[in-house]
Amino acid sequence: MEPQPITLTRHILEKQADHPDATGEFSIIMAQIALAAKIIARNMSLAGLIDVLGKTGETNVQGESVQKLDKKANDTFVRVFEYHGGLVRSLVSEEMDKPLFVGPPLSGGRRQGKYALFFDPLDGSSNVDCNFTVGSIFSIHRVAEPSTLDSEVNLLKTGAEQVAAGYLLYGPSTVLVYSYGKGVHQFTLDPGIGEFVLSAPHLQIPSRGKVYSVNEGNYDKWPAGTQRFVDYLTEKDPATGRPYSGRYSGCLVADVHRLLSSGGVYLYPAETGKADGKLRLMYEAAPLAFIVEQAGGNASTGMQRIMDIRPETVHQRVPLIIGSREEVKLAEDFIQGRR
Ligand code: AHM
Ligand code: MG
Repeated sequence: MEPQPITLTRHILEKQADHPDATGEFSIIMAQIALAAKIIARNMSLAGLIDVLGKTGETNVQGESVQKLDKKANDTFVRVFEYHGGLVRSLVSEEMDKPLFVGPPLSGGRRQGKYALFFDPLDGSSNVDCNFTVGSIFSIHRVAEPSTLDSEVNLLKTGAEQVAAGYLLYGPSTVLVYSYGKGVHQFTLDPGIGEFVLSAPHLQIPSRGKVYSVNEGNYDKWPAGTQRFVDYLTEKDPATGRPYSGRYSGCLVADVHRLLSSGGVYLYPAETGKADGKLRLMYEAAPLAFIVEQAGGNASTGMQRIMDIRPETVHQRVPLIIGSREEVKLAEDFIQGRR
């Protein structure tokens, strides 16, 4: 008899049994994220047929122009969680200036729900118009007991405090990768049954790789240590496996997903006039750091472990170097002047 596919729902429910005090809320949050992902994947598959391509004409809190699909993906996440009142009390998104407090109000200005969901609804959205891969990133924090009042300050948690994190990759197939702190598990959407099915349990990133991933057009704006690191990777030295191959998709999720299987390093470094780089800590760098560390890799600013950074604002940016242990350590050596 063929083995039964392990669906995301079954996987989560089985893991929930390991936590006798679990209330089931976390399991439903994951199910709702999977629902949002299916809706986004479907909209994406119709791009070109329905009016979802191009820009909205608006600029988001990051100062970037908003793609129609950015907005649609953001609205999908919000709708899915607003309708399921009480599951999360706050939503923080790349596409929303302020946190949205969605938990049903209790008396005295308080709200129900103990989790906050941070998300980048459509990562790499400049890829959408040419039908390239994009993703979504999510991070779940336990922020407060129902009795506390909401404020942005309660949301400023370190990556190490995440309860769970993961991403969706909308490529030739739709893939969901997540961790709740006990390994990294990959699910693939089977469109025939509309379910995410376990396709790779306990992913492990190789301790070193042969691929580097960076927007080299920015080379002249990087600090000297970063330039020397990339010079080192591209130098010919067969004894140490160099030069590395360059692969850069313009979608962080896709580049990190590649690293999970083949190893290597992705970087979006600091630049002249942009000391914190481009990527956002709470819904890009920290969730991917959680995943990559759970898979045995590392994530760093070059000076500090990403997971240890205490944010000052929910939209804070951070330089990111992420991937195999050896390459991330090597990058730190160059950036900190040890090499
Ligand atoms: P986004 O979330 O607005 O799409 O920005 C994040 C993206 C990453 O996915 C990608 O690695 C990077 O920005 C690409 O930036 P650049 O075009 O500067 O190389
Ligand atoms: Mg992004």
